[in-house]
Amino acid sequence: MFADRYPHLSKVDPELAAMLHKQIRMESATLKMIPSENFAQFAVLEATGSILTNKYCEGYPRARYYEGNEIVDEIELLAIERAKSLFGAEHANVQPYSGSPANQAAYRALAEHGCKVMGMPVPAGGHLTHGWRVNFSGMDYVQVPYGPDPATGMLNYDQIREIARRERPRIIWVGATSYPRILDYQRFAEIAAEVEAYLVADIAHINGLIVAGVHPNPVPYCDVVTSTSHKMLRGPRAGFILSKIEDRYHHKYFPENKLNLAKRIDRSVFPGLQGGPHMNVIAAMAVAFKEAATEEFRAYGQQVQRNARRLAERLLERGYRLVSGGTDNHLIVLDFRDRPFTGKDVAEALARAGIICNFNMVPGDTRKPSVTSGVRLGTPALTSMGMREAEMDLIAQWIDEVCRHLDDLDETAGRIRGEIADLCAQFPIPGLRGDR
Ligand code: DSN
Repeated sequence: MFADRYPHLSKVDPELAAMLHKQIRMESATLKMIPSENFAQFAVLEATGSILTNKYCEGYPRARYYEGNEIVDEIELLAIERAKSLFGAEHANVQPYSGSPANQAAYRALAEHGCKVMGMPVPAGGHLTHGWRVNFSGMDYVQVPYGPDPATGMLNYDQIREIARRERPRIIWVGATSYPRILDYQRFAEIAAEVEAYLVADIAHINGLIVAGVHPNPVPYCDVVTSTSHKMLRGPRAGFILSKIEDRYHHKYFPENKLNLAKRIDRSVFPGLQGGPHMNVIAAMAVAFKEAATEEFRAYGQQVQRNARRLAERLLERGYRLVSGGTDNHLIVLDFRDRPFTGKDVAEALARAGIICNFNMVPGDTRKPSVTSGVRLGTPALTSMGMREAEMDLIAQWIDEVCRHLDDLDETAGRIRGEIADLCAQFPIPGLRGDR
């Protein structure tokens, strides 16, 4: 029996409280392996649910359009300073409501509608906002696609350079949602400089690996870096933008504009795209940045990577194909292009067994996005629960068993679901009871 985690809510709205308790029960007995998900820390949840929910303060610290902002100014400045210090950035904007608005603000600061932008299409492992056609970024700008080689699953930097030299995009996006390898920001920076393009890194998925020191920091190489704070950083559901202060191509692309890059970013976020900042969330982000600067968080980030590598090794040993043949980060992508079943078949079967992940396109996929040939699995949330290599060994075995019993799943899925619930009982969800 679970304790009532929301006693007040249970009185006010028992129907909704019951739904939240059901979600807790579900997450307490299954493996959260969607790589973009995690468990926010309790202190982050406290700040998110705090009195700051009620405050309006359009503008920026010391330049607001409302009164009564002495304290929220301090809070926003704290979040800004912590973000800058964590990543070594010259400028930070912590107001974006999430990752997509952060990216939208970056576009508005760097490129007029109709400009060419280089990015990875979603099926190649990019993000919707990197120029994909059904997103504002593909409608308002012209995507010049690049992506991993379908045979190797790896980016080919000579090919990226060739495309950039031919197309001369205004922006080059570097960042991914399902590329399992380290990104070479220095190489991207050389390419961007050669064609006088802005280089923008979207580090939403891997910010924790950067903080942990196991991935390079793109900040020194990029004009702008965008991120969310709710994935590996274990912060609130929000976005932030880091940038240089000055625009190295000001004379070329914005000769009439008096604002430097940092100010253009700020103006793009507010009043360009958003109204009042969510100060409760900004406060929670400040907490997450503080926590991310600790040795404990560095150890966490390193373990996330070790867990993903271990899972990859164990699956490779069992004969599974992985995009790029393995991983350097927090995720793996199983490649079922040569199998009769789809990524969706496997993702649904895994969910029945208690492994929650998502089906995903793989480079060179010939199946439709609604079914795909891939399955994406990540280790950030499991690592937050305290799981390590030994648990990855068990998970690889369960994945294998599910894949071998897709046609007669009932008994296998039922048994594994029970085994996973037993395992999860040893690793309670962090962040629910004042713990980490
Ligand atoms: N939806 C996120 C993901 O799952 O990768 C990206 O924003």
